[in-house]
Amino acid sequence: MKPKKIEHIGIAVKSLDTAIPFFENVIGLKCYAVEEVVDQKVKTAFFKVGETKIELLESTDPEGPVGKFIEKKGEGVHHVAFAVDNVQEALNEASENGVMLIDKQPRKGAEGLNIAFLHPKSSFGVLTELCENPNL
Ligand code: CMX
Repeated sequence: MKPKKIEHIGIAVKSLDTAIPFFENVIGLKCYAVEEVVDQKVKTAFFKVGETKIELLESTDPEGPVGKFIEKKGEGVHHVAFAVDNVQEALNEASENGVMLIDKQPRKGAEGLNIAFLHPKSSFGVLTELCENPNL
């Protein structure tokens, strides 16, 4: 699938209001967007660092993926997202290689990206996201 870069690293936090000041005041990044992704049951906050972003994830529902993750594992790195040219082709390729898919086809994620996830059981315990910017 030849990813072009790490699009973002997702970090699960209990509270955006508590976590944003750390990334702004200690790390020195600027939060440029806060967006709720209803479908994923999260509120997100974004920071740019070079070509990559940090995406903070606050759960809006304890039964959502981030709510369950924090309940089980606590706050921390939740997923790594790779930028690819075509998510559907990348999914097909992964599936042909025996990888367990969470999404068989792309859906809409934050910032209007087409996104899909590979199951962490197939990717060495790291939830892996594939992202395609439809405007490029
Ligand atoms: N990273 C690594 N492992 C994870 C994980 C994560 N982020 N989330 C869950 N798991 C593991 C659990 O620890 C558990 O492992 P064990 O069986 O060894 O205990 C296993 O996966 C099953 O976990 P679960 O709590 O029972 O949760 P589900 O099976 O219901 O769902 C998953 C797990 C990965 C399929 C689900 O979280 C999912 O579909 N994730 C993709 C969507 C998502 O995470 N969206 C939020 C981000 C959205 C965005 O970036 O905009």
